[in-house]
Amino acid sequence: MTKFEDIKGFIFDLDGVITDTAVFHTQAWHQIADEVGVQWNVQLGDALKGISRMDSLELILKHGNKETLFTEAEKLSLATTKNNNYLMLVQQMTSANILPGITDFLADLQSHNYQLALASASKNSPLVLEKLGLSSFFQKAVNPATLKHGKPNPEIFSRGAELLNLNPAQCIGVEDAAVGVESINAANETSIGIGDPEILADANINFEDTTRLTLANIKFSMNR
Ligand code: B16
Ligand code: MG
Repeated sequence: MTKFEDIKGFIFDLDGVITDTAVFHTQAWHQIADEVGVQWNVQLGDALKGISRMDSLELILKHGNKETLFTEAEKLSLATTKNNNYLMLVQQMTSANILPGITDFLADLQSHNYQLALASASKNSPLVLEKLGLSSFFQKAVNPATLKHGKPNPEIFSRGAELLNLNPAQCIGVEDAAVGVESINAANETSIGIGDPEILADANINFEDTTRLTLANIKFSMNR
């Protein structure tokens, strides 16, 4: 495994790592699933983590065997309704929605001169960062609208390293979704998975939650 001393940059997922918008995404999609008569369950909600808006809708429709019942225009309208529901929830966000330990970790990374980039699949990430008061940490962010492939494809994390002018081996990617960890690994970066170690079994380093995300813990995990 890469040595901690080789690391120069950190590439962050947003939803589920910096803030728990996963709850809001889930709530907004659940509403759409009810609207189109698709039975919701927790596994379906989990499967949507890190997946782009239109791909999420396709997954929901497929789950209810309804993938052929809607025209492209109807699908677009459903996705827009979901996003409007989601944006209403985002409007209520403040710095209180930052996950525990994240602000201190970002400040510590900055004071140690690590480079930071955002690699979120969400087109709403600039707004969410602004609501959280964290925009200034992320001068560099991959624009998901410019990507050809979603996670688990490595494109988004590879682009993150390019934005930082670093080699992949100099970067750590931080993710809460299994598809995100796959994306980091395929980009040849070091992966940190935040959450259930069984779901994130492929991560190079696993932390149960964001309070464990410190430079000391990462150094210990990489150099042992
Ligand atoms: P939007 P991440 C992802 O963000 C979310 O995990 C996923 O649930 C969501 O569908 C996707 O962004 C697209 O979001 O509809 O706001 O463009 O985890 O990659 O930061
Ligand atoms: Mg995520």
